[in-house]
Parts: sequence; structure tokens; C-alpha cells
Amino acid sequence: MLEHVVASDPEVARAIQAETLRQTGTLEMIASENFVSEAVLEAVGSVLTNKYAEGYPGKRYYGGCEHVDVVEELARQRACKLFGAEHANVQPHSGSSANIAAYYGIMQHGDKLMGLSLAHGGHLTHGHKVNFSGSHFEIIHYQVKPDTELIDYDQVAELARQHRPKVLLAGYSAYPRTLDFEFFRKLADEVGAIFMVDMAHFAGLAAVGLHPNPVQFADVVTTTTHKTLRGPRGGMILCKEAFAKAIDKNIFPGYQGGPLMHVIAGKAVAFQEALQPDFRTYQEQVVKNARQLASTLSEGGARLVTGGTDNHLMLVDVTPLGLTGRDAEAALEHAGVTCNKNAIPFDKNPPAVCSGVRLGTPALTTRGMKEEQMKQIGLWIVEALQHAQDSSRLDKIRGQVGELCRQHPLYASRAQAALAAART
Ligand code: DSN
Repeated sequence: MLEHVVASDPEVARAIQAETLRQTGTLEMIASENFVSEAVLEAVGSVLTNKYAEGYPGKRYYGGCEHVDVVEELARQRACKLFGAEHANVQPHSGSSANIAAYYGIMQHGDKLMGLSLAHGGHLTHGHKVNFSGSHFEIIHYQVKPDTELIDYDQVAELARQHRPKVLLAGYSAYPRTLDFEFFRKLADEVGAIFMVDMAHFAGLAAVGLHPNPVQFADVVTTTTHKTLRGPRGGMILCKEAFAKAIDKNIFPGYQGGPLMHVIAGKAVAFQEALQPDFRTYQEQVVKNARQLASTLSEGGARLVTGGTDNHLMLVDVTPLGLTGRDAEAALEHAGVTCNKNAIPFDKNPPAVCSGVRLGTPALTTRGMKEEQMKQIGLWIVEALQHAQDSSRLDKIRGQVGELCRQHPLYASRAQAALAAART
């Protein structure tokens, strides 16, 4: 494993080995992360990284594209099959690239875009002022309700009728519930908007029907491929045939040059995995695990935004424990639990401090962990948050976390090689 990097660049090799041990020896609970299969890793590490392929299958600006054409066509067809889409563009390098190309495929600079505010669970690219989306378009943001912390659908309707946005956008990065796409579709039709969904977080759940599938409702759907969908880091756009030409043109030559063919190969392999029956079993377990974790945390005295979860993630308000999100993230990291601090709705702390942490179950479920482990992890999280300043208590939890990780191996031969290298 890694023998060529070890020989040619020991510094990079050491960092990769250390990261392998970090991933395998800690509890990865960042809701947007996951572990790809060895097959996806191989595809992404293949010779396809050498190939320029500007254009699309059958219409390239370079010779020698016959094999990468096969790969991209497989990725496109599998993506369409997985979600029931009319058209797929698998070239976006990221979710942000997918969003910028999708926006300019359906809007002009300065048009009105209406989406969920970042502070209430949306994403930077949904119109935040520091992001391109906030400066290129006129943004109308909707929010969640102060009492239930659920999306304020009355406000969505009111704002859409008042502003008549060109694009009505649904989707989230930190919202623990499902979305009512039927509502958004009807509203978009009423106000003459194009309905777009960013399904990055819940794409894997939507692929198997555990979250409503936005492709059945929206004109354009963007996603990353590396979250619940469990593919390589990258993006994708699905759309109705009517928008296909404009979207494709905006990815290439609009916003990107050569596609990352090795990553597209990884996407094709991951989509094939997602088409297998055991992918549904996996996603069911992701949701069961999230519910178990949420109930253990609640029973332990933590306050969950919206009171729980319907999907793969939860937001824990840590203010009742006398902590900030930043302190909570640091204490959990010390205890071997990796997560991210996150704003909660109507947060009184600045974004770099926050009042919450976001936790997700996709990565741990990939390691084969189930409700029993979630219960144990929930108890450790509560203990760590209640004793966030107690270094020896956090060390003790860290030791138990390490043991649990050993019982649920990940990338076994890579981890073994990394461990052997670390010992030399
Ligand atoms: N940064 C991602 C997340 O963590 O949710 C969204 O793109």
C-alpha cells in the first residue's frame, strides 16, 4: 500500500498514513462525510487522471477519449436510473460548481433566487452574501419557525408571492427533517418560478426512497456525490431534458475545463453500488442509527433542534450544557469523536463560535455500526459534553472509542500498513 509514494515522497506518504489512522481510529460523525469502497478508491486512483476530455462523450475536443467516453456514459446512465432523471451531467468538480452552473443554466446575473438561509440550515451557495451566489443574484431567504424550528412554509409562500423569484430553491446542509417537495413544486408553478433542489446531503436517502426524491418534482437537482451517496468527492446535476443543453453548456465550456475522468470513474462505480439492494439496507440503517443516537442524546439531557431527526443528521444545541459549539467540537475531538460546530437557528453566537454541533451517522453506518453502538456513542457524547473541561475523562472516552473502532475495521490493509509505518 502506498509503496510508490513512500519511496518518492515520504513526507506526503506520512501525512496520508496518519490520515488513514485518524479515519480508522476515530468516530467520524461529520454529517457530510462518508467512506467510499475500495473499488471507488481504486477507480479514483486510476490512470484516468492522465486524460483530458473536454466536451462530452462522442463530442470531445481531444483524441483518445474512447475509453473515458465509456466511463462517463456509464456514470450518466446509472445516475439517471438511480434517481429516475431525464438527464445527468456528472462533470461538476464539486457541489458548488454544480450549483453555479445550474444557476446560470436557468437564471441571468441579477435574477431573484429564493432559498433557505445558511443560518437556518441552508448552504453558502444558496445566497449567502460572502459567496458568489449572494453577489451575483438578488437573494430572498426563508427561515425556520422560532418555536418548532421547522421550515416556515407560510413564510416561503408569502415571500414567493411577494418577490416572484426566478428560481425557488429547496435543500439543506443542517436541517434534520425531510422537505415537502410537493408544496415547493405547486408554489413554483403558482409564481412562475423554476424549482431547483440541492439534495447534496440526502441524495443517498432519496435514491432509495427514504427521503422524498426531488427528481420527481424539481426542474433541476444538484448534488455532491460524496455524502450519503457514498461516492468520490465531486458534484452532479440532474435535470429535465428541457434544461439539459443549457446546463451542459454551463459546466463546459461555461465554468469548467477538463472533467476529472478518474473521479467520474469513481462516480460510475459508486452509482453501480447504489443500484444494488444492499444500498437500501445501508440507508435504512443510517436512518435507524440517527434515530437511536438522537433519542440517546435527548434522554441524556441534550436539546436537539426540532426535537429529533428524520434523516441522517441532527443538530445539538449545547447552550443548556453551558458550552459553545466551538468548545463542544473541541471536547468531542479530544474524546475521539469528529464533528463540526454548527449554528443553530436564531443563534446568538457568531459563526466561528456557534451554539451547536452537527452530528451524522452515514460514515459510522458504513463501518457496520448499528443501534447498539449508537447508544454507546450517544452516552459517550453526553458524558464528554457534560465534562468538557475534564481532560482525563475525555482521555478515558478516547480509549473506549479506539476499542470500538478496532471492533469495526475500515480499510483494513491500508490501516495495517499505516500502523506498521508509524511504528518504524
Ligand atoms: N460543506 C458541506 C457540509 O458539510 O454540509 C456542504 O457542502
